[in-house]
Amino acid sequence: MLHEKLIRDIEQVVGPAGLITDAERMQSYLSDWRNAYSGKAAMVVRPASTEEVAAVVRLCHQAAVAVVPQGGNTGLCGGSIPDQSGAQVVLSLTRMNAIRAVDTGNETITVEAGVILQNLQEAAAEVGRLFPLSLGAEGSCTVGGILATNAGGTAVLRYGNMRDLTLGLEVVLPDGQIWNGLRGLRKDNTGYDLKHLFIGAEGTLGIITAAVLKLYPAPRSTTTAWVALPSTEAAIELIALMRGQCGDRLTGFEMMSRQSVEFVVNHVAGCNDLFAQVYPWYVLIEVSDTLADAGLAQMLETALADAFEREIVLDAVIASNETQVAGLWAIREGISEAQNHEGPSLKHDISVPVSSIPAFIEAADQRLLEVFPGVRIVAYGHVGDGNLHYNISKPVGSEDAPFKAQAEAIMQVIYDATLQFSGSISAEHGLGQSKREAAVRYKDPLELQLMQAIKTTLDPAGLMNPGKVL
Ligand code: FAD
Ligand code: 2HG
Ligand code: ZN
Repeated sequence: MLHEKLIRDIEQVVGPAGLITDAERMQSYLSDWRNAYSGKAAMVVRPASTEEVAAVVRLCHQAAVAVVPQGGNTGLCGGSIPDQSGAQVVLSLTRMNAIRAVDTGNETITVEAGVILQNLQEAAAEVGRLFPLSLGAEGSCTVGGILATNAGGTAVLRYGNMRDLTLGLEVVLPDGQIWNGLRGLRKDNTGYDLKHLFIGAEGTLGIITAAVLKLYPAPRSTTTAWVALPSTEAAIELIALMRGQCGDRLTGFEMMSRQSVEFVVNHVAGCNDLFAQVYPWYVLIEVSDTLADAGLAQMLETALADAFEREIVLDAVIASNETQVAGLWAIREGISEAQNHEGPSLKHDISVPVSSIPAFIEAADQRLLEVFPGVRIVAYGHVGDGNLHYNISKPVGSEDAPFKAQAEAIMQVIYDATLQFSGSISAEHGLGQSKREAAVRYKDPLELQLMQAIKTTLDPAGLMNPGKVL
């Protein structure tokens, strides 16, 4: 009954184009990219403006109905998926996809939450600028989603994560008020910086409807290399060497284990091994410059020659054209998809200090293989940020069910090792529903208490994405 009235009221606001109640049409909003999480909803609402979002949230607030914000639904920890009650409202921002303004003098772009990351990158390129955030899901993930998860990706090393790239936000609060914080200011010391509450909050404090984001000069030259290494220690030495020789031109430094690359070669069409020999670790290195003739290839070759001499590099190839560059990135970005072909992937997007990466991997590998012999460790990631995707696949030839039943115990071994090295259990993907309980075990109780106090202040009725984060 309640939902029938709410549906009618919401339809008045968004019109028939903005409302889905048909079970079949709702399906794609109710499970995630990997089919790892699924839920039910009373309806999916797709508002087309900030005012419509505010009116819908106000109606839900009055009816005490929970709202689950959703963007491209590419998140990896179930944050955008409703619970099983069928009582929650999924609020999809995908119709709010306008580029509101580009200010090249201020080096900013103002975009709505539903803009797809790739479209944002293209809009920046049209005015000769770069929007630097880049990740495998960029063809589907949205500004709202990457802000709500404070996404990272492969260019954080040089440009930072979403938090670093954001100057202002527009947010619909849990009671339906609109906070207009769309300021394009690089300096503003007038008290608490409220935008940072909503960035990384995974939709638990309000709905992000628009943002002012930073633009950078577009690089005019880029050089990309694929490098084989003997060990993870070598990767840490190599990144220090690269930083020393290339400075800020070092844009990407992605490390991958042999297991990660092997999954891609086996499962992703068009991806092949680049060397005749098999090596334990690989790194994809990218350097870029705003000058067209910055001599990057020479710079990279000199640095790699130095690394060969020090025996921290075993083999290397520098891409000589766009197709080869795309081929190298396809191997790196193909790991997520390739791992899906090997059964369930248990994902752990941990971070530790960069210098502790080798010791973390050694400790975690050893403990894990002792307790769970045969599991396949798929370790890769943004090593310059200290962020590893320490993912696990089941032993060859084993069944999914017993492996899934061990997920909790496997996670504990990995997170215990993370804690030992003063790391974080989530560097990129957030807590969502998958790491909510783990956070209670691994996060400082005082920090959790402060987070709960903020949640209660902004959302006293607990209607914003309940069951996620806290
Ligand atoms: P969704 O999945 O729809 O939502 C994610 C969370 O944000 C949910 O909690 C949701 O409730 C909330 N949310 C969505 N929109 C809003 C809004 N407007 N207001 C408030 N809350 C909102 N992440 C990285 O950081 N680095 C990577 O390199 C990376 N690579 C990836 C590669 C692949 C192949 C895939 C599938 C994912 C990858 N991700 C990566 C995960 C990443 O979290 C998401 O791709 C992206 O940040 C989520 O955007 P989305 O629009 O799909 O959000
Ligand atoms: C990446 O860096 C993403 O490729 C996804 O963050 C990682 O699928 C994963 O575990
Ligand atoms: Zn990542």
